[in-house]
Amino acid sequence: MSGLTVDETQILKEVCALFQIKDEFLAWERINSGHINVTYEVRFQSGKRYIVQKINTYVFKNPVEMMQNIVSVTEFIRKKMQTSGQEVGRRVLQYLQTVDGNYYVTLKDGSFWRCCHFIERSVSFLKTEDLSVIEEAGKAFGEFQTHLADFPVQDLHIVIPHFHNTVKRYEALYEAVKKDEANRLREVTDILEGYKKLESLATKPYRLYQEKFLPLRVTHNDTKTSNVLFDAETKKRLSVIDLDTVMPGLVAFDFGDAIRISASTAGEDEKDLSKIALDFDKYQALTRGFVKALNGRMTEAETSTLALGALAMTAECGARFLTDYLNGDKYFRIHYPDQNLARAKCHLVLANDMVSKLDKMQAIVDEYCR
Ligand code: ADP
Ligand code: GN1
Ligand code: MG
Repeated sequence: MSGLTVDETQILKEVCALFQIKDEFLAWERINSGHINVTYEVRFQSGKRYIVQKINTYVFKNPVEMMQNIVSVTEFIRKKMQTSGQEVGRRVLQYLQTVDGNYYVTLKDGSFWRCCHFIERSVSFLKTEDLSVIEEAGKAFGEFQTHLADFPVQDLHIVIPHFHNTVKRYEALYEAVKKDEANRLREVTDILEGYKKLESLATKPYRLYQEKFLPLRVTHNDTKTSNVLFDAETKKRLSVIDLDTVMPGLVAFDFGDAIRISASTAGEDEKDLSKIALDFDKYQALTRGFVKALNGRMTEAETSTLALGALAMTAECGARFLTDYLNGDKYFRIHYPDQNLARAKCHLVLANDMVSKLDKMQAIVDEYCR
């Protein structure tokens, strides 16, 4: 076993027992890819595995409502796939219930846990150079929206209000600047100026939504490459995962956030800024997969904002990292002291590169929408 103290092992055993897993607890491992929740892979004597997660309740203030969203969305997709005769075993997440029918447990210390079946023979990628995998990721997220096109949007809880409201994200940045809680403002003056310069372009998709040019859909809102599982052998898409932020949103959010990670030449916190750029081959692959999977469902206004959405999501995410750095690293998990600052610097370079490439990026979208 690795990563946990004996006490934590007991906690995992307790959680699994509450989810009525009768098997003998064998081993576990921490999966460290995410920035918010704490994720464990747990293995039992029979060989069966589960993903057990401790939800970050600083970020998710109402985790019960979050689980309601996730269960209704996964059940909706499962039924739809079953009706059309598709095999669903490895294609949709399946959460476990307690004896009371809840999809979560809370422990005495107030911690909130959930558990889902492990999708076997699957892989995920924090980042990949493989263009066919990137195209598959695009298809997975496009298909997710297609599956949920007739899902009743009004039934979803707003898990995190204003999640991709870029205007409010900038306001939060300015608030953090004003407070300068961690006394770090003097280290970030240049980069703050860089983000200010991007503000009017970055907030444009959200302002177009406010002006009623863009419709709300059910969106995933956290479309990182690591949030898709692929078949370990064929590298074809299996399931979209990490559904915590499924909420009403803009198609540009999901496209844009996927581009931010999948089409960058570098990782999220690359420190050699000369290595960071938008890679057109990767961009093209993700766009092809995403647009094709949406299969003509987007309005003209929506397609015309996709490239801008990539810029907006990159600047927004970077502004959030900078905000968290100024606030003293309360939101995103960090693995070394200045990681949020490194992430913010990296995203500024990537967003600026997108500004110079925006026309060509949109031309690629238009080509696949034709
Ligand atoms: P986080 O909130 O920590 O990002 P995720 O739900 O994205 O948590 O899971 C983290 C990683 O765990 C994924 O990238 C994937 O590698 C693995 N994982 C999550 N759910 C499953 C599952 N049901 N089956 C197999 N692997 C999974
Ligand atoms: C967080 O949980 P994870 O690591 O998939 C964050 C996303 C950010 C992302 C940046 C609920 O996602 O919004 O884009 O980090 N999730 C939440 O990598 O804030
Ligand atoms: Mg994740």
